[in-house]
Amino acid sequence: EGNKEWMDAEDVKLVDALAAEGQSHLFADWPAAGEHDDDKRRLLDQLRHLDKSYAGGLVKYIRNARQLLKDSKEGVNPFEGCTPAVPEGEKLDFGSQHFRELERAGIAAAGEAAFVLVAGGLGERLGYSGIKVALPVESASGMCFLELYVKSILALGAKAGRALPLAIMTSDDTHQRTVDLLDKHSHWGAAPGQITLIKQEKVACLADNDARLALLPNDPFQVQTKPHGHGDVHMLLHSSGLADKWLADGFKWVCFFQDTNGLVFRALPAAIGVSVANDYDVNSLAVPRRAKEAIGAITRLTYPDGRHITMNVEYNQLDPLLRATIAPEGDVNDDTGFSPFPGNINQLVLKLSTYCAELHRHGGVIAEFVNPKYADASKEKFKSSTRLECMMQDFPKSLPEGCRVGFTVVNQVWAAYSPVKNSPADAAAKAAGGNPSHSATTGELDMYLTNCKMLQALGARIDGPQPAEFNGIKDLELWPRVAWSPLWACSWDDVEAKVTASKLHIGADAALVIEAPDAEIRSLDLQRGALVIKAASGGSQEAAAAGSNGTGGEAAAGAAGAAAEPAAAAAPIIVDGLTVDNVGWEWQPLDPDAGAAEEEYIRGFRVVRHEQQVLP
Ligand code: UGB
Repeated sequence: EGNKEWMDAEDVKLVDALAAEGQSHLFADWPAAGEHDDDKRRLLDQLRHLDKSYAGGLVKYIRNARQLLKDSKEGVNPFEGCTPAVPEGEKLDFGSQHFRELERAGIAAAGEAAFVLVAGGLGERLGYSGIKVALPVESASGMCFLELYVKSILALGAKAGRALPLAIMTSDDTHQRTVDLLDKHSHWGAAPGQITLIKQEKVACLADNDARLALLPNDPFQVQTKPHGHGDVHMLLHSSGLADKWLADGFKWVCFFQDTNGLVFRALPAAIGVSVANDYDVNSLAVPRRAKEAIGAITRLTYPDGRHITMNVEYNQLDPLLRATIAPEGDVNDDTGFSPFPGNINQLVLKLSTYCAELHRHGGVIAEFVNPKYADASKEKFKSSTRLECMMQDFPKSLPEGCRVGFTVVNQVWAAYSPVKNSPADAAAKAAGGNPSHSATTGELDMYLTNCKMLQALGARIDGPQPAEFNGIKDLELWPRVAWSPLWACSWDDVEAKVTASKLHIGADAALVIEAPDAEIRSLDLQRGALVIKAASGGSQEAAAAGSNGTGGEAAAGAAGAAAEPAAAAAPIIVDGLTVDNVGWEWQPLDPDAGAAEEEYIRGFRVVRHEQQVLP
């Protein structure tokens, strides 16, 4: 009573619109004007915020939700009448001549590419309290994911002589800590304005099948909210004007990737090359996928009207879809030991002109879905409130007929995809079941594996690997701990040009870290121990910073101490005729009873840096 009198015109308009959409319950228990006015203002402000941050506003959200909840209640099958098939795509062997030609073409085309990192998720599943992009990719260099990504983009830009844009989608959970991380490192040298942060907002929760918004149980003046999913990135690239700006600035491709895959830039350039060669509007990077593995499957669907679409089908939908259509046995491995459906790794290369045209058509709101947990079979009540969600990889779902959608599989999973997603307990269980553990342990070990395999393929003598077990994950391979900055090498050609591989030997327990962008290895026998080739400036400070994040412990202090020595003149570092033999660094399994930093705990080891040789 009397409440509308103190509201402004915008409040009244929104309240009336919501009431007309069945949301009167939000205001039904309001006391008369003069009581709890601050609380009422809080609710109105929140509703206005929710209204502005969803394309089409709250009314559109509620209408979409009502329809999706109806479909869910009625058990509407989103793939009704669809016939799945294994799609055609490019399958590449990492490092083959064909791969390297595509990588070369992709690197040339990357000069016209913008990059998008989705980093709004927290590491809850991983058991890490910080933001995931601040985690070290591996402990040898201590480089964090964000640094690796920024430097990879800087390296590609340096080849093109152009600053390539990077947009990072954050959320309330990750935004400030991402800003702080970038600022702490002066954006790792990115140009002002090169990196743009776009923050996703949460969406309103829904209490019932009528899409009535859920108020917090302990606060009747706040609507409950939850994340809308990584699909928000499309709406934000549209509403921020970034996608249009990139197109106007002459960029042709936009590449999306996730927060913790240290290998993304090993495969992405070749995928851009595939997009160029095939003139793809959409190209998904993929890896061989074990049947029932919890990653989406790239699938070609034929609709009853004859329309075809190649897109991601989430793993929990693939098995029932196959059983109901072409394969009564469901999602099973074929005689290659893998499912015939490649695994989506959410690394996408989109043609920017097609992308922008689509954003203008639908505002970037793509293929939402709802997943209510019903109280019982009548599906009348929910166990807890639900909300609409959306996934970045569903973008092709609404593409018009005629668009070219393909995928690029890298046959060697270890060279393309090793994300850090699961807690030690979940990782050990996955590994025991024969699945990739997608853990901090394997995320690190796969970086060494890939680097060693690259050097080996180019002709170097690399000893090992040694068998290892960390955090209960058995049968691991611990390769020599080789790590390099993307500023030193971001392609096969770079590595080949900077290393005389036939004169390189690395012992099984050795560590080699290359930070200096212009370092050259002409002849090196790294028999035992650790060798660090530092950047003349900048890189050293960053190594010290990496040490302070908990992965290096005491030993990092040693590395930092070495870094504090005055840098040599800026002449390129040429390693020629060097033999290294020192006590080196130890990847020591954690004693479960001893305390450990979170970064160590999720890996199951700590690195003890006994001794190293540092150049220059
Ligand atoms: N993310 C956001 O930025 N915002 C959000 O609201 C949520 C996430 P998850 P998910 O690679 O194995 C995906 O949680 O969604 C970011 C694919 O759907 O790690 O369970 C988040 O920060 C699946 O098909 O993954 O599963 C992170 O960078 C398969 O490819 C990214 O989104 C699976 O990844 C992914 O979030 C996989």
